[in-house]
Amino acid sequence: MSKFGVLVMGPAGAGKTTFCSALVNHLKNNRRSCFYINLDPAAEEFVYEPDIDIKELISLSDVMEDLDLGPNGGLIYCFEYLAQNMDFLTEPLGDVGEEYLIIIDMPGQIELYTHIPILPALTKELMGGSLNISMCAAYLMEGTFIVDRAKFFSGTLSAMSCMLMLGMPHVNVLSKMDLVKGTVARKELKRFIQADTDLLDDDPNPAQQLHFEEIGEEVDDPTESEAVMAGTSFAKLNRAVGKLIDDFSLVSFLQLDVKDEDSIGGILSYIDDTIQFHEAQEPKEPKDEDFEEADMDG
Ligand SMILES: Nc1nc2c(ncn2[C@@H]2O[C@H](COP(=O)(O)OP(=O)(O)OP(=O)(O)O)[C@@H](O)[C@H]2O)c(=O)[nH]1
Ligand SMILES: [Mg+2]
Repeated sequence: MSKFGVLVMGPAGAGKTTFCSALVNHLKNNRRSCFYINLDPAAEEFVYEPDIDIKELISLSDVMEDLDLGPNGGLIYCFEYLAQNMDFLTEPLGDVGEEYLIIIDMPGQIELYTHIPILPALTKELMGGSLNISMCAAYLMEGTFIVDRAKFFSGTLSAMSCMLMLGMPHVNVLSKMDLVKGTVARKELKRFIQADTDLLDDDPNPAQQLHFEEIGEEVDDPTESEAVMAGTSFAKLNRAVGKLIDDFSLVSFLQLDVKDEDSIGGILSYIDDTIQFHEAQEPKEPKDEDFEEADMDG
């Protein structure tokens, strides 16, 4: 029996939990089954009660209090504890059928995605072994980042770092697009969606423009205080980041407006395609030869 799932990730406040609720709601409206898992040991409020909640295993507030840890160290402890108690996840997931979409809501601390090898170990356990879940990651980044191009590409770099670390299929999503509507021309928005790093070259921010013109090869040492103070080092760094993203050409984005069912449906279609959900659901079409054989038998 196959199993299918999506891991919803991204920086703090990107809209992960809101997206999960919208996805659960959309699946319910379309008579599809879902199995909702909360892996954020600090999350308290849910529109839909999770089928599995990590807080039943371990809660961040208890860890912080008992072990005298801060929120980030506490979170890492919670995930290490989960890794040692994987039965908490794998046992109930064993019974989940192929008609379900397993939705996993993750915490937003970026160090979980970039600094420590806990997530690759977790996904390996879910995607391999007896569970063998066909799974993709939905990586959310706030659409409002497009007002600051350097910030946008820095966020894109984090998405890429997460993709490379996890080595699983990724669907990158620009969230909260309702807040962006009407603020950017459609043509320009398209360039952000495709993570067109040339955007860094024609930044409308006058300060950035000036520095790019000055940049050239003459900034030999970006650590020189003059270059740092003038902002040319920053601009040069941005260019290098842009080139890195270009060289990998791994990132493009889907747009999410949680208030728009079509937008959620569109993202769900991408997720379904990525994990090949429908291939497992649809009954196999009988082939012509099968009919002929049946006729001959009859
Ligand atoms: N306008 C708008 N606000 C949104 C959208 N999605 C989420 N928000 C708001 O953004 C804030 C954070 O949303 P969450 O869904 O809690 O984000 P999260 O990524 O789960 O946050 P953490 O779990 O704390 O990392 C909340 O105030 C949401 O109401 C959206 O599509 N549009
Ligand atoms: Mg959340």
